[in-house]
Amino acid sequence: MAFLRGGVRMDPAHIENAYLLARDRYAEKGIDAEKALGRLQAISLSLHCWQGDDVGGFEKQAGSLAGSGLQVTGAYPGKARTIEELRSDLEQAFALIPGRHRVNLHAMYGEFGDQPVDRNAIEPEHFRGWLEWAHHHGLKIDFNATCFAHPKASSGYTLSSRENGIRKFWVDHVKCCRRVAASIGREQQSTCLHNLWIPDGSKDIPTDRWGARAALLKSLDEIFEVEYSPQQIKDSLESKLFGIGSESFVVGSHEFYMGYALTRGKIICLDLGHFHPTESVADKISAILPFSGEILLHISRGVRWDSDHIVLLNDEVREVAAEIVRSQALDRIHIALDYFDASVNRIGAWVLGARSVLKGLLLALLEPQDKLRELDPASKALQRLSLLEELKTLPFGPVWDAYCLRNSVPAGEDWLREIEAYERRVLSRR
Ligand code: RNT
Ligand code: ZN
Repeated sequence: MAFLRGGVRMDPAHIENAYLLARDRYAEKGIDAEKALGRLQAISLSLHCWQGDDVGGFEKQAGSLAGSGLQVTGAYPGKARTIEELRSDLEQAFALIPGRHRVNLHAMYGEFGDQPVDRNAIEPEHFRGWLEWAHHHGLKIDFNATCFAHPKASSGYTLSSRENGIRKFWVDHVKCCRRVAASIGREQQSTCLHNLWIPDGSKDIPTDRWGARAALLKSLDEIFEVEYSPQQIKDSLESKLFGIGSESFVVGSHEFYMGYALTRGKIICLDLGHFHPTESVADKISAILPFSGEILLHISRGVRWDSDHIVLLNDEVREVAAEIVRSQALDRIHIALDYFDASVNRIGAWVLGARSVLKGLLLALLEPQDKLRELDPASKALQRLSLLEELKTLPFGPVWDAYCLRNSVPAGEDWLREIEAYERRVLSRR
């Protein structure tokens, strides 16, 4: 099949020829492009279902994001209104992303039937349909508790609430979610990663930080009293710097969860949008890995107050990908996407972000590791910087296009034509 590129039909043979030339250029630098493609093929991203419907979910009693610290802006038409629509949109997205990936669900996306099912009553059966769908498409599932968009989260505190009834409710919710995740992991024969993020914090100066953190600690210990096999579920904890409405205090800060995860054998989740703008998440990888078996990354893009813009191939993504590869940690780092943009075609947002992350990883895999290490001593700084600059102008595009071609997905920008066609055919009728 030939793909449409900027109005010109580009022959696959053209892509292959360009690739062969590019492969030679990389080989001159001691880089094996073929090997890099093989390694990229083994990487699975976890694609966040919530980009498809603006973090709405499918509960009968729809909650609002107000007070959750999250805000989705935009009103682009065609958003998924049902689970069927969301699945069909995800299928369209996966068809345009090269490789085999995972889908990341939130508890609010269960199939709850006609009766309202509260968060402390969520069962594995509510996710049976998702499992069957995922199995059918060769996808694996990851999972998240939903500790927001609910009346019992409106005080701004959930697991760290000093009202015991509220706190207990959320402990029960997360326990339910871990049970669901463990059952998913068992059924799909691939560990289901369960990530926990809570919105807890305060808009203005709090006076009891200690009490809130003591309550969160107690809740987490209660939650993790139930042990599951790591073949079924692994747990991660996600910190944040601030949220909308929690500008002055976030209970689950980076230090808090670092301490908790390292003393309890849990995984730290680093969201690229959850740190000070000049802080490097890439730098944290080699600082955490010596103490922790694994890390979860939420690849996102912070822009001013928002931590969740569509991911692009920017310096941060490139540096994170390079650090993963340079630390030889591809098998210890879980890569998930996390952003929500309602101002553009939502499926296109998924595809653009996922392809950008994969490009970042491919660029990282196309680095000459031995050579770079040789140039690490301070005395070689000029040579090191010069090589890093040289790598930037090697013909990366043809290698990426070849990867797409081999995975039977559109190369270059051609995926956009598919998104536009799907919008005309499906989204415009919603
Ligand atoms: C929020 C966190 C969290 C959420 C999702 C919906 O700041 O990044 O990961 O985006 O759980
Ligand atoms: Zn996140």
